[in-house]
Amino acid sequence: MAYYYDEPSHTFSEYLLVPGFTGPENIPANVSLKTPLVRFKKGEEPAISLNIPMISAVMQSVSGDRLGIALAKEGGIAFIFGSQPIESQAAMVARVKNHKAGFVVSDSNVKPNAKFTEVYALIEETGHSTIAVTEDGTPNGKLMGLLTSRDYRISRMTGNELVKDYMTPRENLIVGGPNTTLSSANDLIWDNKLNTLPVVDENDHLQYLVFRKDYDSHKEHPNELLDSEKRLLVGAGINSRDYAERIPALVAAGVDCVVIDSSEGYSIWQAETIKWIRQHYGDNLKVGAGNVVDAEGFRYLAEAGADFIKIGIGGGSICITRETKGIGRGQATAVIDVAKARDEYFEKTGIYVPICSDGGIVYDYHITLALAMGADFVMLGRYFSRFEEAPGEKLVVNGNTVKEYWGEGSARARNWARYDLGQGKKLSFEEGVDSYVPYAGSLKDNVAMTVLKIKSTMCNCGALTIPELQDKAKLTLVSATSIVEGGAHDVQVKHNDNTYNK
Ligand code: RVP
Repeated sequence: MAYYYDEPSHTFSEYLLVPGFTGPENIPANVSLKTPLVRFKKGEEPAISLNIPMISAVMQSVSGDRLGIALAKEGGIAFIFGSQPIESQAAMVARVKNHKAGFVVSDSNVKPNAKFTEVYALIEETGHSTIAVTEDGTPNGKLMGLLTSRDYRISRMTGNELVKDYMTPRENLIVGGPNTTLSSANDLIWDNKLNTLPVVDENDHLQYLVFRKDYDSHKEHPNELLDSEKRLLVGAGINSRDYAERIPALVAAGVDCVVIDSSEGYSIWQAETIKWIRQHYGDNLKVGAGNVVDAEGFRYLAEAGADFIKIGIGGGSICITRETKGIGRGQATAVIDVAKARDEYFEKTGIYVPICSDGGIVYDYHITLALAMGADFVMLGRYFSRFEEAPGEKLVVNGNTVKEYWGEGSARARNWARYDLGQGKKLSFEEGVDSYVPYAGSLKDNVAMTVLKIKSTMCNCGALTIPELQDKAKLTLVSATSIVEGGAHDVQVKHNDNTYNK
């Protein structure tokens, strides 16, 4: 006879935290969100920790290199999407690893013969008013000049003027050479009263721009996640099909951690993938696995050697797996169940295997709930897809600025390796949708607000660290009627913009 669980499975919105005692030390400034990313033995330090408990989803519309750079600067880690050719995924990983703090690859470039209409279009598209003029109009072309808003007056232009007649030409520019460091760039910027310093290679080809405002990147990003060579950390998604070709390319590009990306991870394929990694890289390459939704799935992947285990089936905002296949489990219940199994495994073996709640985070407080329920960190798709740095197109739809966000199981992503059970290189049916999400600005500003909210709630619970929160948290299920009580009710809200707390 089939097995029936005693309890219905619940989602985050059905729970609340009951505050504990708040002492004088419980202020957000004292709270640490540091958390292990990978397994470790009792009494030892994990090889990789996160400074904030947030990682980005392995999705085309979420984790490209721009988001990877922005997230590592704030203390989390992005997992570059795997549903792309090996070479382009490895190139994205390399771009994050090669990112030099304070050095940016110019995203607004024109040829000297470009007309000003092109300049206006670029400014509109990127929002940046400093434009590099290169021979071929590419970010790394031969430097011909620089165009800033100081070089022309829009009110006097027709649009037909040529860039070369207005730019500051190369011979009048102060530039940094191939060995420029951030500190020598800053000296040049300050000594010469510059706003922008172009950095060129030995052939005078543009490499980077250094902006005056970025001069102290580390001060602006105190949580930055760096490796021993001061490079940003980055992860990448892999699948259980082409790992023998994909992983070596990712490793060569400098990847710090991989995760087997699958909608259902309690399978022989995941164990075989981990085995292959151990045979070829020993413990040097860290690998996450999943997704699972119960203790049995957790134990299987923990025994197989996974460095962390992801939880979640069907809870993603763009996911229709539950509707199409009827598999899944309420995310809160899945996290609670797996966290119990993780603690038992630790008790029994002395090995702590971090767990990640993946999908279904709608409000910031859901992150705090997931952590309180035992998650070590969360994976977010929709949350990050709204930011400037996410790969999706920014559009205006019905007067609202939105970004595109599509599921890996949608026809658009064609991620057959994640969803198809050996039926060939195609998607048999869709498990995800293509959507719009409200545009929300920069990752840095949004993450800062989310982190502050998590820390504030932790103070209410008397916790200064995530393990302390997990130990002290008191969670209560709420009735459907009291959920209504939790929102603004019985008043007429003046600004009904419910994006404020998402
Ligand atoms: P969310 O943060 O709720 O947008 O969920 C993101 C998660 O949803 C991903 O990390 C992944 O586990 C899952 N996903 C991605 N694509 C799809 C799909 O098309 N069904 N689901």
